[in-house]
Amino acid sequence: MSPATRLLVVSNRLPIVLEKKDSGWTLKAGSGGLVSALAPVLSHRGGLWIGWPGLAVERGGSWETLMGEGFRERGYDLLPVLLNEDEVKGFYEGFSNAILWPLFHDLTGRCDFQPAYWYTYLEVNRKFADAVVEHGRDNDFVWVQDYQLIHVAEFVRERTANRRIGFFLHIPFPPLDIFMKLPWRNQLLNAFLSYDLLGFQTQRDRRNFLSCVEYLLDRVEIRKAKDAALIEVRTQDRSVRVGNFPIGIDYASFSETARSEEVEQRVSDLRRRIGPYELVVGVDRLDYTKGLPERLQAFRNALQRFPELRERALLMQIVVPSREAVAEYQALKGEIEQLVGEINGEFSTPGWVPVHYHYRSLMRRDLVALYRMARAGLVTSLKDGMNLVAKEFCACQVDGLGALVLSEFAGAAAQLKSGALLVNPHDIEGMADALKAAFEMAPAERLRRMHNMQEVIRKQDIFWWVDCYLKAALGVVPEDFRATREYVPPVEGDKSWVEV
Ligand code: ADQ
Repeated sequence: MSPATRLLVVSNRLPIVLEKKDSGWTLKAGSGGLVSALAPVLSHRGGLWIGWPGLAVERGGSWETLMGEGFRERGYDLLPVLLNEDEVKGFYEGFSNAILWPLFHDLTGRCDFQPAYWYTYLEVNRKFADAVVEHGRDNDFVWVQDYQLIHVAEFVRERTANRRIGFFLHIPFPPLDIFMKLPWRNQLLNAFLSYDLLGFQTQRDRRNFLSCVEYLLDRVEIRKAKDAALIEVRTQDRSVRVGNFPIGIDYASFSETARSEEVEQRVSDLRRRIGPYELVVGVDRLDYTKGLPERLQAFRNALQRFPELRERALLMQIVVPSREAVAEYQALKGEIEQLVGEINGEFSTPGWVPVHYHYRSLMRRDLVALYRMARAGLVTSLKDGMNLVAKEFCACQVDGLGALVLSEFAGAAAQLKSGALLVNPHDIEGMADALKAAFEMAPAERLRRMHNMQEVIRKQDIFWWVDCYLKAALGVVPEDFRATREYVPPVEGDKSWVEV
């Protein structure tokens, strides 16, 4: 980036948690991986983060003062885009979470294709675009994040021609026959093509996107870009480069925390509390894409078929509350609780309860202690853009003896297949077999697999991801970018424009 380039990040949520309490407003910095990756770049170069504060709030008053004061010292500014309750319903709960989220995870049966959601999605995307135009400068690089904001570039370009704008999709991009079900499929594809650089998590997602473009749009040309790691899509009036950039975690921070005295202490406390059993851990947001009922059924199946795992394995399943107001999420919670009750009812013995289920968010150090102590990690999403839990689990394996059971439909599988036990999350018996294999694996094999995964996650961490994306956006692909391609499985039926 030339020194004058400023980074302008646009995401649905601002990197803060704003809450109204009896005593007034409180504001905390957000703690996700994206915040920790982008904050140093923003602080270093100066920049602006545009997003929704997460609540329907009125402009003015103490919350806005708090926001300005709290962030000035960090070296970058926050710009809130305010949404009213109808907008939150149509744009966020409607089009984003009841159409794009299930559709992009191949779960068409859960889509509610209400036309009204589409119109509100466009209106709100226009609001974000207006904020970009009004608060941006010509030589900014604008980086739009995720599926809630696909139309931002299109609306920015209606008002101003000279902005460099990139987009990153954190969730998967579906195959053609699924994407075609979207009533607004061509509008959405054209909106994607309004960016300068499109980033997907994996080659799978990029390939799906390019197939949709090739099949559904006229007068487009798809070919390898000059920098061979990228593909170029040419329309009549513009050219868009398309790449895959697997998102990472702050490996050093997770690994250091896992080695800290505080976490060691927590591991000892936890060991005393759970007894001599071997811990299997699952950590997920409450979501139907995470395959939670299937995972519990697999654990039950393993206890039924492999009695040697009884009074030996203990599954600690942590579920983070999410989208609680939505009826299908409540139903999912009920289904999980019922399965946990059934398994514990069937198998518990005095002193051993096979499933410990917690429905809450955890402090980082408690999460790290769980990851560190676990003999096996279960990440069995039905589909996932990447899945950061898989990477965090590995980063915290201080003794290197834990085994990762990983869904082949999580984006992380492309990078971690040399170390993980890959499973089909719809195959209950197959997952049970993998759990048994995890328990039977010789220590040398565990160490070898974990080491392979840790090396990839350490090298391709969240800072590497930001770096690769920004260098690609500004025309230079760093040498180590090519490393991502080594880990991507070959796929049948590739088109000539996809490198294999
Ligand atoms: P998510 O669907 O939210 O993200 P994921 O990648 O697993 O999924 O990230 C979840 C995060 O929440 C992890 O960092 C994890 O540590 C944290 N978390 C989970 N349970 C927790 C608990 N009980 N307490 C505290 N923290 C908890 C979307 C896409 C993914 C993609 C990411 C990033 O759906 O596929 O990997 O964006 O691009």
